[in-house]
Amino acid sequence: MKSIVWISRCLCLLLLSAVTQLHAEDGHELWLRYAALPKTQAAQVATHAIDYVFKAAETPTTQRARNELALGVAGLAGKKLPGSEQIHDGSIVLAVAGKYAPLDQQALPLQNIGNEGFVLRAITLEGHAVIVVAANTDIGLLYGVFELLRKFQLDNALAKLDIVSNPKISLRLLNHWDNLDRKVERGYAGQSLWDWWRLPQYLDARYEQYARANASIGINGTVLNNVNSNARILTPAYLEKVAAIARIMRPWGIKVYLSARFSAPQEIGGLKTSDPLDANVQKWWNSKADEIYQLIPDFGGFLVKANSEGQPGPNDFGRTHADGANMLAAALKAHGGVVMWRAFVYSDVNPEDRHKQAWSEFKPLDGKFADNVIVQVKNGAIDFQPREPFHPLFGAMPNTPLMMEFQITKEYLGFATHLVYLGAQYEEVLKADTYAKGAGSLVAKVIDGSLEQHKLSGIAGVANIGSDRDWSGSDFNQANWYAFGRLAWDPLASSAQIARDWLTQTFSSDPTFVETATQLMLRSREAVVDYMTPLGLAHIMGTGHHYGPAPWVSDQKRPEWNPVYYHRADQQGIGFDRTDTGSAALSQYAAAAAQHFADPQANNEQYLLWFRHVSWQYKMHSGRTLWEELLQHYDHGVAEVAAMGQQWQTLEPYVDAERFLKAKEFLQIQLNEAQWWRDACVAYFMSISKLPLPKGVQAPAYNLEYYQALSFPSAPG
Ligand code: GCW
Repeated sequence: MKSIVWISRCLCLLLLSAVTQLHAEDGHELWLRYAALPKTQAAQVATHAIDYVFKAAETPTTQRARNELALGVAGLAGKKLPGSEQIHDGSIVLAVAGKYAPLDQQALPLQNIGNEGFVLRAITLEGHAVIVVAANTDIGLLYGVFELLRKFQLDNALAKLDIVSNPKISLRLLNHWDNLDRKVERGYAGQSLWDWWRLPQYLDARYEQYARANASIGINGTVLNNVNSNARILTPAYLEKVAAIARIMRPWGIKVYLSARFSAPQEIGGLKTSDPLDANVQKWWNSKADEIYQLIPDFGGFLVKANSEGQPGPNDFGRTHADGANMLAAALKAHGGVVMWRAFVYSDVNPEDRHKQAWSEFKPLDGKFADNVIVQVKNGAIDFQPREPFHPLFGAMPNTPLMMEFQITKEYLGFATHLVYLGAQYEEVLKADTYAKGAGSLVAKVIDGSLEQHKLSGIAGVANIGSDRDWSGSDFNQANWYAFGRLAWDPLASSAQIARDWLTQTFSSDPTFVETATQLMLRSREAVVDYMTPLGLAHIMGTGHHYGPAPWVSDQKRPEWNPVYYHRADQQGIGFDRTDTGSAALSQYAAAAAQHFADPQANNEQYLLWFRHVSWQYKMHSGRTLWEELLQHYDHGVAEVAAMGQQWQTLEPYVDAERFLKAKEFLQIQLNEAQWWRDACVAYFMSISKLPLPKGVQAPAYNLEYYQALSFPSAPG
């Protein structure tokens, strides 16, 4: 009898531990796991976290800051962190300026850090060695606590802690392409988080978790609905729902914004027109704004996709983008709201190179936008390809604040299952030199406002977040969300360092693990460029769903929706001539930038086929012909994914079983699909160039017709 009881107890325990394991490491905790630190590190944290002394007003935000600190110390160091009135050696002092005289006398550089910054410093205060987290506001304090918890995990020199930090960019936003029926356009992580049907009564616990995760990386705004927007979001019933979400976001320093449909006055307002110069239209938007701010006093503003891919806009009424944006801006102005007006425009009836169209339409409007309008520009001129030169509008509109739009969701990068670290891509764009005002006019300085002294500055990332337990469709996709936030805070930060931070927080601080996995992440970006679109190729993916290779497609109604429009391969050569002998898109860049991109002497072959049409026999710097080099890149891309898989395999001892296995299986999917991309593209370009494969280069697994016949009617997104 006794032994039966014993056996059943063991079974129970086993089951229990299996269950807790299951939920403990399924990626849901993101980078906020606060898993127990190794002994010596935990001991160090324990000596610097004896208790905490709170010197700020009690607000919902400071409450969250204190909870977070306690949660973090408990998890990392296995220690309860009591609050105290008295300062001791090892206290953590949480203070807002003006609330604690002895700290104010320390002359911390608080005047330099604005409303969101913080100072994190190990100092002697009232005779005691303490760490202070000081800020001008409660939200600054919250950001400081998140940074301190990061340092606990990453830093070995807590006694020398000295950080003064404030965000370089003021609007740091996620853009959700989420529809009201919970489908996410280009989303690969389940349904939309926003459960519109049950809102506002039912508030899913994930809203708060989402807000906390975003706050931990400094994101301070979120556009809840798709830019291909539905006017219904602006009706009273939906605004109640939006207000409920806004209430949850607020204590975490996050404002909500909405994508506004330009034709809303007609669709839900019963007006005959949405002409931005019509007085009744202006009146309608004014009162809509008043209504919104009644419900959501800190509402951020509108994001607008207008006259783009079939969306309504001011052009429908013979007006310019500036007319449209300024009308909405006027409605928001008194309330402090902003309009983020997208420059993603191109038209099928315009024969001009798609690369040039946004510049042609927006550059003449420079200086014509109201002061609460910011123009949102995608990182490149086409569309979130694995590699694009920076958008020529950056640096070309000195009198208009421009904000960056990156894509975090991997529409063109293998969806959720491919491991591609986008920090590397973002860094490449942010550190690109526009030469707008001479060398050093980095894209980062355009968008942080410093190049032209703009007050408004912004950056947006198209979210990769959905209802999946792991939020982003894979554990490694979380790194792209994280890197976006960190780079939004500091656009000149190192993406390699950010990868290390993320890995440490998300998986393990073991140096072997962190170094190996960082290398794996860093090589992943170039790998995807190589197995999809090497040497400046772009937009050769499957039509509509954008899954897999389809460089042969030429039957789409709109010319610029056909891959053949982009690669222009024929028997003589390949590439899009954007020099003066072609579309002259290069001339939209400052001369030095253009030279960097397309001068054969500039030794920059990454963009070769983006800007130039060259012969298959063109001599590359390597001495190979272009044809040989292209094949070499495709093969290298596949080999890199294989190597990434092998690297991951060596990391099994450091990672919990569930997350290890998932990444491993996804890397196998990626390897198969990289091979597919390589084989299909090689088979196709061979059929065009009529060139044989050089000795030693493997023939594609199937013939071209096989790849052309594949179809994916149920592809996600
Ligand atoms: O690349 C395209 C996407 C569309 C998207 C559009 C845009 C929201 O395929 O799904 O629409 O870009 O950015 O507006």
